[in-house]
Amino acid sequence: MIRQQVALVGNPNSGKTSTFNVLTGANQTVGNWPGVTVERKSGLLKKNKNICIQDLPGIYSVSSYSPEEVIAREYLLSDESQLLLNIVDASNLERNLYLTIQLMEFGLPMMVGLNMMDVVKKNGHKLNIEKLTYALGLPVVSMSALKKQGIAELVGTIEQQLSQPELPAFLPTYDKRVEAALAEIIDLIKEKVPAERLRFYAIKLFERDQQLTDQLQLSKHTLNEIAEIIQITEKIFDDSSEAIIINERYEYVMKIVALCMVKNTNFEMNLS
Ligand code: GDP
Ligand code: K
Ligand code: MG
Repeated sequence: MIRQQVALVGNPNSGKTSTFNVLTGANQTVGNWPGVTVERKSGLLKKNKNICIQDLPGIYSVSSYSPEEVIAREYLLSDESQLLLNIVDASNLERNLYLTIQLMEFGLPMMVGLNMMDVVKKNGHKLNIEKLTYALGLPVVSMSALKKQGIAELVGTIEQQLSQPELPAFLPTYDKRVEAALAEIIDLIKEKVPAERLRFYAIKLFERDQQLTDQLQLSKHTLNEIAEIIQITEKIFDDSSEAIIINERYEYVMKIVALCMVKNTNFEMNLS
């Protein structure tokens, strides 16, 4: 039997380690990522020893500003894992989904463990999970790693996703002028990158991510064309390409949050 690997990814303090511990129990291996002093932990699923969970460093984004971000994204690009399990802090949805929509671009089957649901309930908030699932186009499992709630469903969904892998139903899209620029970049790099990762690389090139740009070893001519596409878009938006993407991502996330978050204002009104 071939052992399958699941990458556990999320913001710092979203509950990755708690989830990892609940899923793997004592079956853990601790080491370091090559070249850096960032701890590397992996473990076998208690319920199914053919599935290995790899805990990745906590990150807010997949740029290249910290060793943690580079470790996480290099790992996800390495094809070592067959499934991406994104742990989301449901009580901090906006910030966490900002990472989620970036992770969707790695071209890997992906699911969300919507953690801290006990906190959401305690705060008197309501979250429409069906709408969130629909808006993300990903399987979403509601859970609490601390209270060990939703774990059986989490394991069941992991096994199901590994036996019938499915890429995200769709990828986030942005302002049509950004989309036009990305489409042009995709056209220039489509021979160099697997189809399911074209959008990821196009966005990284658009953001002028030096590390990933170097990795692609593009011709001088192509690099010049891409530079021109970026400059034109920056003129249109009167902003840097990186800031354009950040803004577009936040707008996209805010729409999802507005769709699925029901604040319990009636309850507060009753108190006064
Ligand atoms: P990591 O940084 O993503 O590995 O997060 P940790 O697993 O270390 O969790 C961060 C903090 O949140 C710890 O104090 C955990 O006990 C707590 N925590 C994790 N999951 C939950 C949860 O579902 N509900 C609550 N209330 N707290 C949680
Ligand atoms: K922590
Ligand atoms: Mg941790």
